[in-house]
Order: sequence, then structure tokens, then C-alpha cells
Amino acid sequence: MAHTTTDTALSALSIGLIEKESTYGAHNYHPLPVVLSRGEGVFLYDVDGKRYFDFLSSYSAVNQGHCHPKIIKAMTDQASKLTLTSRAFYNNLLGSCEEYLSKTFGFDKVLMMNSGAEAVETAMKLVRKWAYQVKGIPENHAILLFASHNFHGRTISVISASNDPDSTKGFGPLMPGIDKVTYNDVDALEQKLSSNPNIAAFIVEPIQGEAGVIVPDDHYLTAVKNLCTKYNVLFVADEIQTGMGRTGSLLATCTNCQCNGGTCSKQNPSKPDVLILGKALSGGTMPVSAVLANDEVMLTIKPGEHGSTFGGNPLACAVTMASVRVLMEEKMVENAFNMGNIFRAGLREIASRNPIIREVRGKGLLNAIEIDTPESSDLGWKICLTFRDLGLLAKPTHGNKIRLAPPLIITEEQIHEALEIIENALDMYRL
Ligand code: IF1
Repeated sequence: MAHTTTDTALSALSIGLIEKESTYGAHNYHPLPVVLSRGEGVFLYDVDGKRYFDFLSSYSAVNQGHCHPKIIKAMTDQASKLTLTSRAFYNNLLGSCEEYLSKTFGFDKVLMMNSGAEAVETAMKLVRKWAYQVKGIPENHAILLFASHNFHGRTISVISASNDPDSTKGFGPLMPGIDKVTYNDVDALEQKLSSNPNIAAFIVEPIQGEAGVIVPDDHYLTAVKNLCTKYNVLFVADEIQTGMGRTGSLLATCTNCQCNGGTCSKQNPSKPDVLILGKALSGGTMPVSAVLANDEVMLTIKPGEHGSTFGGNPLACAVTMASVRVLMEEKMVENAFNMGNIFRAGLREIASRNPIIREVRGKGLLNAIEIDTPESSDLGWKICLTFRDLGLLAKPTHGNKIRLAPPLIITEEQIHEALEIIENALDMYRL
């Protein structure tokens, strides 16, 4: 039975396409009713040509803006030469891509994968190998510690670490060997690490995106690093969403270095032992992810013990190098820092005039507003429908939080234009 929509803002063309997707596609999403056909920079265009500010950036996968010309050129040039060899053979781009990522982010080695969840799974396997071969945890006894209310992807091992019943219910049995600790709680983390010698790693988002852009205390990540060092546990940072300049520094775990466009310094007091990247690593063109670590960790996986058909393919390498290069050359990280400050100040001004905004949270251009309504309310959804009608696309998370994360190339003028749309929409819901 096709789901029909009565959304009056939609054209017959849009409705037809939505119904086609409902008839022939799995119902594993509940998208905002808008049908997009073109993207350029900070803008998306629907099938009727209406323009929208993209304030989701495909969950921070389009940091460089939609269809960045240099990334697309790198993709189309490579696509007509060689797209895939598998890792059964060498290709001429993987080594250069690994070198570029290794030097940019400050790790000895890189393991290229495809989706973010695949990279998280890879990191889970890697830290277990390290636990048995280096730390000396008895085989099959390693524990992977995660933060409560995390989001690391949708595969069975990864959802085994989730608190969210929507992610786990009906998918059991879940994977053993996983524990959780309260996010942003240094004492709780020390309690866990000091009481269990079998903990291999603490896998954590530097800012919890899906949980509603939960920014930890300034000292938290450095404390995580120090505690993991003290208890010989690997600090694994999932920067799939927070990385690639999104939070106003190249990585959200960069706490001291001025690496906006530079290379991450090894002296960073919150530098993880394992870094996971994805999403904007490819500028939103295709799935590319990577796990970065130093030799002590990375070389615990031997030839033939891990891989994937497309991991590190020449097309992904060409796109990745272009995506990182434009991020640096066009100073998108610094722009995210500066525009983020302007954007949050503007949101706080709106909140001072309209109490519907309970809180403004964020860092760089990863921001969210919390609406003054219960999580169960559909007010967040309704507000996002009004945002859409006024020309801005965003999506609520957990009911009453609306993530606001435009591409990092947004200008100050566009920030102010978007703030006007946001205020006008919220004024329609004044409590
Ligand atoms: C969906 C959420 C965001 C991620 C972090 C790993 C992954 C993600 C920190 C897995 C992916 C995506 C998945 C997408 C929606 C989106 C999402 F709402 F699901 F939670 F961004 F917050 N680590 N996040 O954010 O990467 O396998 O998707 O490439 O599943 O609906 P992936």
C-alpha cells in the first residue's frame, strides 16, 4: 500500500515520486516531504526548481558544498581512467592517498574502507587485535567501551553498543564484549577503566551528533586521552561526523593545535590512538571512510585478515585527495569556526526573543536548537516543515532537537539570510 502524502506544499511531480519510492522502496526512513534533484554549494533544488538552504549537509557529508567543481572534476577524470582494481592488485593512487591522509592527520598508517559503519567495525576489529597481541588481554575477553547515547552506525556489532531501542529492538541477539559509560563524565570513565583490565578501547564521538549535538566539557577529551594512557586503553575517536572541519578545527579532537588547514600536531593533548573518518572525506560524492593509527596498532592486522572489495579504490582515492585539498586550500575550517560563532550568536538572539528555543548548542558549524517541548512531541517535525516552506532544509533528531549544519563554505550573508528564515518560522510557533 503506497503511503500517500497530503502535504499541500508538494507538486504532483513530487507526490508521484514520493509514492513511487513508497511502493518500490523499503520503508526504513521517514524523509521530510521534499524531492530534490540538484545541489550546488550551500543550496539544494527540488524537482520544481525551488531553492533551499541545506542545513543538514547530508549529516555533515557535504562539508565542501554540493558538487564542488574541483571534487567533481577529480571524480569524472578518474572515472574515465580506472575506478576499481580490488586490493588483489596495486593501483597508482592508494599509496599517495594514504600518504596524504597520514601526513594531514598525523598518524603512521591509514586503512581505507567505504561506509562509516564499516570503518567503525574495522576499528573494533583493530583494537581487539591490539588487545590480544599487544596489551595481552586473554583471547575473546576484550571489552569495547562506548559512551551512552552514542551513534556509530547501523551494523549489528555497532548497534550492539547503542542505547536507542529504535536502533536495537528486534535486531538481537546483539554482540557481546561491549560496555557503556556515561558521556562527558570523567569520574565514571576512570571508574570503568580502573576496574576492568580487559577493556581494549574507549570508542567515542568528540561531540555526540545524533544524540542532539551534545558538546562535552572543554577538558573532557584531554581527560579521556590521559585516562586511556594511564590504563593502557586505546582512545578511538569517531570523527565521521565531527571531522573534516565541521566543528571549526580540522578535527574535533584537536584541542590545542592551530591546525585550521594545517596538519594535526602529534603534541595534541587529546589526540586519539585511532581516528575514524568518513562522510565529508569524499565531499559527499561517494562512500569513503578511513581508519588511521600508528604502527603499534595498525600492524596487528596482517595480510588477508581484513578488507573489502571497494576499500581504497582509485576513484575513492582521487575524490578523497581532492576533498581534503579543497577543504584546506579554501580555508573551510577557519570559515566554519568564524561562521559558527556568528550563527550561534544569531540563534541566541532569536532565543532571547522567542522562548520556543530552550537551548542553542554547537561548535563550528555543527549546531542544534532544542525546542521547548517534550521529545515525544512532533513540534520539531512541524517546524522543519515550515523551514522547508520558507526555503531551508533541516531535520529533527530525537523529537525536539533540530540539527543546523550547513556546508562549511557558507558566507556571512547567507548565515544572516538563514537566520531570518529560522526566526520567521519559529515566530509561527511562538509558545
Ligand atoms: C542513518 C544518524 C547522524 C555517524 C557517526 C558513524 C556513522 C554515522 C558519528 C555511520 C552516520 C548518519 C547515518 C544516517 C543518518 C546519520 C546520523 F542520524 F543516523 F545518527 F549523522 F547523526 N559514526 N550517521 O554520524 O556512518 O555508515 O552512515 O556512513 O543511518 O540514518 P555510515
